[in-house]
Amino acid sequence: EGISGRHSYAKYNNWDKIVAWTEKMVHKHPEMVSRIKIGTTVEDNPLYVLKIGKRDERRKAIFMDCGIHAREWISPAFCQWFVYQAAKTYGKNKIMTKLLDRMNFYVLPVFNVDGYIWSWTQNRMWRKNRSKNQNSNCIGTDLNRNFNASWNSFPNTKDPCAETYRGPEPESEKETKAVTDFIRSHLKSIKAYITFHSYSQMLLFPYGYTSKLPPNYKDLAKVAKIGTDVLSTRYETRYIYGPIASTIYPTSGSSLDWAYNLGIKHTFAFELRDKGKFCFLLPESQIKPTCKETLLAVKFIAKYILKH
Ligand code: ING
Ligand code: ZN
Repeated sequence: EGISGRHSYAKYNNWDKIVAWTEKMVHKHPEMVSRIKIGTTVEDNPLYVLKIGKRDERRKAIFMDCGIHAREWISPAFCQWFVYQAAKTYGKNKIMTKLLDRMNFYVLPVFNVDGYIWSWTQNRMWRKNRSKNQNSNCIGTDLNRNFNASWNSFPNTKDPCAETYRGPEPESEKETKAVTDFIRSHLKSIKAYITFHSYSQMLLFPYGYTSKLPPNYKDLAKVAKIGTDVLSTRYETRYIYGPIASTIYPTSGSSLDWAYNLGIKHTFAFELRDKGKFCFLLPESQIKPTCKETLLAVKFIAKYILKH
């Protein structure tokens, strides 16, 4: 616990608290939750995935990651809430019970651990990871430009000092490599990929690197429409949805497009609250409401995956 208080779902938790929380979840729910170390970061911190569900690899699975960008603190808060609610409501909530009886969730609560720590200790507005760049004093690669999805198609990500620096090559970063290796090795079961960012209140799907629509566009748009409708039932929070390129902005090298092109036909990115009032500094009073409404949409997507 220490002087800074204990873990809370109503607060933002630092990395040490999140690590302790992963241990607690495994100890409290050994049948349901296990922790997998999928790699380490540039600064040698562990990358942990929590697996929720029974140990049957043949089942469908959904991979979810939070905190690919350091300053988007509401994102890791959601992943923690998801794991907590899943474990707590299994056997009580009908939908959650059905989901966990039939599928596994792999949850990476903090993707960019080094950046997250930096955002707590040095610079609250940090976005990238913390790797050193050759021939530049600027630090960090934007992990969401470092994936092998039309990686070199936008010239604005070539500058190591840019906030959206793509890195020297696709998967150059240890964090990216750990995640892509994990997903590739579980590809048979993974039927959906969901990544959590903030802010903007959007539900995005491919593509980012082209204005062409993905082959199953209609299907993705339908899931996103119902997902955002369901989300709004709780607090009337308004989301828009659509392809990355036309809904937020064109980008290449994102995890979402990479996962889609790998063959995961349902890939979504949430841009959580808000729409610009507090931006990345979303007040702690909004953590629980944001998590509760988002969980409704995620459960809907998971139900859809189970049926199709
Ligand atoms: N937005 C995302 C970004 O990486 C995004 C938008 C999501 C792009 C998914 C591509 C894929 O720029 C924020 N706020 O980081
Ligand atoms: Zn982001």
